[in-house]
Amino acid sequence: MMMSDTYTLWGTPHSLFTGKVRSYLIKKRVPYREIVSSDARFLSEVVARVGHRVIPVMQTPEGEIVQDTTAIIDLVEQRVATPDFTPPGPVQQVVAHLLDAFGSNYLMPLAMHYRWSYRAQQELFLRSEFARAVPPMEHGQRLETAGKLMLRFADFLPGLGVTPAVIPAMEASYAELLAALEQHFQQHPYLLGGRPSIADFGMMAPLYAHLARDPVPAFLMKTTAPSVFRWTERMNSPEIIDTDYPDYPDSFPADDALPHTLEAVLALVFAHWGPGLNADTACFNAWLAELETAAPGTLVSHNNGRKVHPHVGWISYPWRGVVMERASHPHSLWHFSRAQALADNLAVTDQERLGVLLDRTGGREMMALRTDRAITRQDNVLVLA
Ligand SMILES: N[C@@H](CCC(=O)N[C@@H](CS)C(=O)NCC(=O)O)C(=O)O
Repeated sequence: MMMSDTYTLWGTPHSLFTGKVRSYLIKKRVPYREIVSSDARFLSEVVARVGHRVIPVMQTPEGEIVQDTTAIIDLVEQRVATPDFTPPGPVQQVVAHLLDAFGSNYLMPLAMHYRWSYRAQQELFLRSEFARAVPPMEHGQRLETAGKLMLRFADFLPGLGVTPAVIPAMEASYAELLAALEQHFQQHPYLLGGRPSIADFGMMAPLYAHLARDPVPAFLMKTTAPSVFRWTERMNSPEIIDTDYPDYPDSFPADDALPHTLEAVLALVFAHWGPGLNADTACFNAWLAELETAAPGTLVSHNNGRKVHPHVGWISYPWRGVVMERASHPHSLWHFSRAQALADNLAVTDQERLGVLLDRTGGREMMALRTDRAITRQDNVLVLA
């Protein structure tokens, strides 16, 4: 029997997005039970209620079904007041949502690259992980059956833009990110200071299940950015104050300030993500212009299909000395627009302070990108607003 205040998290240990929600629920001290998505109830009941097969899915104690990690966190935040993970400063809030979008979207292909481009070196680990995601059967048979599911995910790489021609640039981008985060976490327990925020949960998506757990990227993270690895451990512990920083106040910085070391991370977000978001925006606008009817509620998906990561066309753009070619990713635009909406609604003096920060970190151009029509989520998929 489930206790009446217990949430159910349907997912798997090796799932990128399950790691984001799990870390949030642990830190929030919300009672939850995780059930692996190979469970018969998930396949027979939950998938039908979501409308397509995806993890994680959360079931509330009242029985509601919620999909999308951001929607799940939004819902629990509305219902459970403490501990409070919303920074008090309006500029801090914009930054927190920007980093959530960056972690949950920009870094996903990179995490998939380190999982699948190095498959041979970590085959037994991956196979054992994926075996849990297939229905229970004898272990050897389960390992074999996992192979089909693994192929499905490995096949995502070309659509995500991961090809031999761009891999060195992707790995260099990640090395720079790890270096900036390492500097930061040597001094601060969380991205915005003494308390976790949506920034940390969004960054946990790629940085935990793939990049801190899979053997090849875990070795890279532990040997080149040990403080980042330690942060992934901290993010899965209910304590807010960590023994590594016993004197660090359990709060966000006063006066809407940001830790100084976060600025290098923000500069990287704008420089490395900007070209891709720009191309995604142009592709979405072109797709929109071609639609015969664009009624609110129209699926944002090139063939009108319900997809976890729909696209609206193929894009190609210069990126860090190479040409990036991939399926467009409107989910990035939707997620990024949450940070933009907060920025647009700032009071004038806060907007000026954000402007100064954007000038220092090179973010003006990216923050000014706009789709010709707002994208929203409805019935667990992206639609035109
Ligand atoms: N935007 C979704 C993404 C969820 C997602 O990509 N889940 C992956 C596993 S970590 C999945 O189920 N993928 C199946 C697919 O792409 O078809 C969220 O934040 O929950």
